[in-house]
Amino acid sequence: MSNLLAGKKIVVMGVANERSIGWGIAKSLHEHGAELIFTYRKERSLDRLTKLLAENGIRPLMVAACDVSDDESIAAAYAKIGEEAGIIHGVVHSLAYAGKDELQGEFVDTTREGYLLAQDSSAYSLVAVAREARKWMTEGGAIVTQSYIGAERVVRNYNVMGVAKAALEACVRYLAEDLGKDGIRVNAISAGPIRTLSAKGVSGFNEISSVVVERAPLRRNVDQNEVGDATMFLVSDLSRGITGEVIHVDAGYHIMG
Ligand code: NDP
Ligand code: KAL
Repeated sequence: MSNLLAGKKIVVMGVANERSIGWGIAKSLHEHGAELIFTYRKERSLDRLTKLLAENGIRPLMVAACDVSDDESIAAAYAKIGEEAGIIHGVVHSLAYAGKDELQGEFVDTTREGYLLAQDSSAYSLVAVAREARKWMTEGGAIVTQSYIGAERVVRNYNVMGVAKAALEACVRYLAEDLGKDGIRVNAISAGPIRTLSAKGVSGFNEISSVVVERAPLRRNVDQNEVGDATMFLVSDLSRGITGEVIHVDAGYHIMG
């Protein structure tokens, strides 16, 4: 579609299947000429990703295992990525995790363990990844993560993940300040509800998604491709003046009172 990302090596973290936001992002980056590197955690995700890449005729530069709750795993993945790619220009962090028990009922019942797990996997992981990725981002570049409006407002059932996303958005700002001097921009997308594997099995998704159709200025939900294109913009030089920002890709839902 364009050569905006020609010669740019971008790491995409968090494709579990064809519904993943990470996959919508990967397709958009590919369409604009990027060379892609993927990380996965579960073998099942690797199987799905391998199949998707083949079906779509995308040849990745490499695929590496990476569990973001483990510092050694992140260091090993980025050591391999650096060795293979030499230099990277971007990282897409599209992952989060909280225990199912914490994603229902009252937030006040969140256990210490559940709180730490959500923060560790969903917010601190961006900090740890940025630190490793920075070593290879010697020409500058961009880091983009994925958030949700539950960071700003109370959304029923989102609970501990809302607090983790609030931390994630604050991490974006602090990282933007640190990495700005290396010409590395750090931003987030705040997407509207999209039916993915993560959204499955947690209650409340359908209601939230139909309220968006009723109330959002565009009177519809967004999809993975729209988040993909906005992320592509934040990775590309088109957004060269933007850092520390959270852009809503939510059909305008967040402006409504
Ligand atoms: P998916 O279920 O498709 O993707 C979630 C990904 O997180 C999986 O690839 C999973 O990998 C990965 N993951 C979880 N824990 C770890 C870990 N410790 N180490 C490495 N990978 C891990 O869901 P989405 O595409 O919906 O989620 C992507 C991002 O988008 C998340 O940050 C989510 O909060 C955010 N988001 C989603 C919205 C939605 O409505 N779907 C709305 C707004 C934001 P594996 O399965 O291999 O462990
Ligand atoms: C208010 C909404 C309804 C749903 C409530 C909470 C959703 C939280 C998202 C969080 C990432 C989900 C999980 O961690 C699920 C996990 O406990 C079980 N699932 C898995 O292990 C699967 C197999 C893997 C692939 O998932 C992960 N995450 O690894 C929020 C809705 C309207 C919007 C959403 C879904 C936002 C979001 O952040 O994802």
